[in-house]
Formats: sequence, C-alpha cells, structure tokens
Amino acid sequence: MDSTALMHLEDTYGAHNYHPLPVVLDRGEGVHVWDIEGKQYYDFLSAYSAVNQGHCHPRIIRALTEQAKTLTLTSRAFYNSSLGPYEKFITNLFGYDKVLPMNTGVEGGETSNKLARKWGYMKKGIPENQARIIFANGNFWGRTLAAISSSDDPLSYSGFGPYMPGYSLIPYNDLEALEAELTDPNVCAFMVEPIQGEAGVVVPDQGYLAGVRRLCTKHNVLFIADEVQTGIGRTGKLLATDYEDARPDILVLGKALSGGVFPVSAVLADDEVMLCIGPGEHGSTFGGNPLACHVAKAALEVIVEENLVDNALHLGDRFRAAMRDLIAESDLLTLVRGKGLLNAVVINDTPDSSTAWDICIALKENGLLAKPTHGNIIRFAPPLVMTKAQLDECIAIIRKTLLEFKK
Ligand code: IF1
Repeated sequence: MDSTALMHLEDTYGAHNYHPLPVVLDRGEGVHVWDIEGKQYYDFLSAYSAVNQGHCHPRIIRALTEQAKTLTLTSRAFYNSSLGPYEKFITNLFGYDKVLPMNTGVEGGETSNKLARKWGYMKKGIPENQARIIFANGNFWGRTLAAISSSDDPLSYSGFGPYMPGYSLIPYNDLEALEAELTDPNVCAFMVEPIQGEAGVVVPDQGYLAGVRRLCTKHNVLFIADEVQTGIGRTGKLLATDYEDARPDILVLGKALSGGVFPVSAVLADDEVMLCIGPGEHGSTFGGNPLACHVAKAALEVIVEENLVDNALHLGDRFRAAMRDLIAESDLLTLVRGKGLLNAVVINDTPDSSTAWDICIALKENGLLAKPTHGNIIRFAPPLVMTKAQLDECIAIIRKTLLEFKK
C-alpha cells in the first residue's frame, strides 16, 4: 500500500483526534525516518522528545527483545527480579529515595498530584478535600480529565467539563504571582514545566526555577517538576531543573525514559512524600513491569554512556546561533528560543495563519520533519544522537526552505 491508501485507512478506521502532516512513516533508525515510499527524512520532532536516543537504538531494542523472551509482565501482586535493580538504578541516577513506576507521562502527572494531596493531608495538616495545586498558564501535562482541568488552552479542555476541583492557574515565569498563591495554607503543590514544551518552548527568566524552589520551601509547598519533555538530556542538562539547582520535591519523567520504545514513566520523591501512599492506594497493571525496567535502564544508560547531555548542549548552541543568523536573512523568522536541543522558531505571521504549517510541508519536501505547535511556532527537537555534520545539513535544509519559501 502507498501513502495515500494508508492515510485513507487511518482516516476511515481511526478516530480523528489528530491532524498529522501528510507523510506515512515506515521505518526509523537514529536521526532518520523513512516513509512508505522509501524517502528519507531527518526527524526534527523526535516523537515530542520521546526518541532522544534516536529511533530503534540497538542497545534499547536488545534490552527489549531479550526481556520480551523472558518475562514481560507479572503485575505488582508479586515481586519480580527486574524491578528492584531498576528502582535502585534510577533513584541513584536522579538522587531520590524512591520511585513510583507508571506508564504514560500523564499517569506520572496524576500520580504526582495524588502524592502531593496525600502529603498535604498527612504532613501539612490541610483539611480533608481542601488541598489546592497551582499550575502555570500555558502548561500541558496530558489529556486526562485532571490534566485538562489545569489547562488554559480551550483546545485541551473545552467540551470535557466538569473539571477537577482544587486546581488554580497563575502566569508562568511570575514569582510574585506564585508567592501570592502559596501564602494559602491549603496549597500542597506547584506543578510546572522547567521549559513549557507545548506552549511553544517557552523558557522562563534566569532565576525563575531557583525562585520556585525558594518559595516552595519557604511556604512548605511541594515543587512538582514536570520533566516529561524537558528531562533526560533534552535541554543540555540531565534535567532542565539542573540549570538552577532547583531540586524538585516530586520529579515526573516519561517519553525518552524508554527511548520511544514503549510507554514508561516514573515519579521520584524522597520518603517524606513517597511514603504518604501506602499499599493498595495507587498503581497500574503495567507499572514497573519487567520489560519496562530493562528498556528504561538501557535508555538511561545510553544517555549517560553516549554523553548525549553534552551533545545536546553543544549542538543546541550551534543550532540557535545558526537560526539567529537566519533571522537576519529571512523576514519569515522573528526569534528562536530554547535550551539544548529543545528549540522553537516563531514565524512572522499571525497564529491563525497556515504559514508555519506550509513551511513544515516545504521542510518535509526537503527531507526534514517538524510540526508547528500553537499556530505560528515551529518546534525543532532532533534526537540527541545527532552529529555536528548532520546538524549542519539540517540547518542548511531549514535555511534553503525558508529562503525559497513563498507565502
Ligand atoms: C499528544 C503536546 C508535546 C508533555 C509534558 C506530560 C505529558 C506530555 C510536558 C503527557 C505529553 C505529548 C502528548 C501528545 C503530543 C505531545 C505534546 F503537543 F501534546 F503537547 F510534547 F508538547 N508532560 N506531550 O509534553 O505525557 O501522557 O502523552 O505520555 O497528546 O498529542 P503522555
């Protein structure tokens, strides 16, 4: 079957909850993907930062295939020989007492919110059912009813009410607005992305994360960092919160935790918080399954042993410098922002224009896949295994496409 027939199948038999770019991918390896007709592309989306290690990384696939032949799932009704060693590995790597293993990023977010509420009642003395969690405008942490209840994006929440109570929003990157909320003794947590991904790679001011840490400590509120997209090397540090030594009380990881091989998420915290959830109070069928443990351990080992954090840091600097040069040449670009290899460019047109989409179509024709987020912003986030030579080739493709582009 060709692309047209395959797109038709998805359209006929699949829910219409996405509007994909018209390309049908069939194979991935490292920084490249190929469509069903065999055309090669650079992947500049990395499945929204889930394939930091590159597509089908051999070491992760080997961990998957070997464990898949041994034991895939036991449920947590029993112990298993993979979970303890993985829990020791990941808690040592990120510096927390304990980990609660889940599957998708949003389950990690839900888990962090349940932990925070429970801690609020058991340790902060918040009256039952009065716990509040503060979020930032522009946040995105998934599609569950709780996640959309904290959203200020109508595309995420409208038509899905009624919403989760006890959630409030404040402006992102605004420490005064944060402190104003934290003085309420019923606030148990502030949940925030260190860099807002879906909002269009919004980087807060230097000092914001340190300020969040300071204010949460001052007011006895848990700092929940959603590093599902920014974590695991993406921004040029192992965690984006490492840029300011702003250690979260609850850390949420997902996406690249499995190198894009299948859903693995994790919530890390110290005993003071983590032990507020007791036996039988939370979990999931697949959470902590042996297959996930081996895949995630391999995915993290690849990040560390292939030095992908530093690679993201240096290639990110190179990429943003090249985009700044391009801004001087093309009136299509107004700015580039990001850290490491989580970047976005803002296109010089209205958010409701199709220009960013049309540019992504032109990029696709020139062999590079990217997708607009929120109207006139294009996110550029290649796998962290990219080489300097490959990045330079991608910069040339982006430059050629933009200089030739006609609205
Ligand atoms: C979709 C967006 C990105 C996330 C952060 C938690 C989650 C996500 C910071 C939940 C998930 C995904 C969801 C996916 C597309 C993608 C996305 F465009 F939706 F917003 F990356 F920016 N925290 N983001 O970015 O993780 O439950 O999906 O495993 O819903 O289309 P998940």
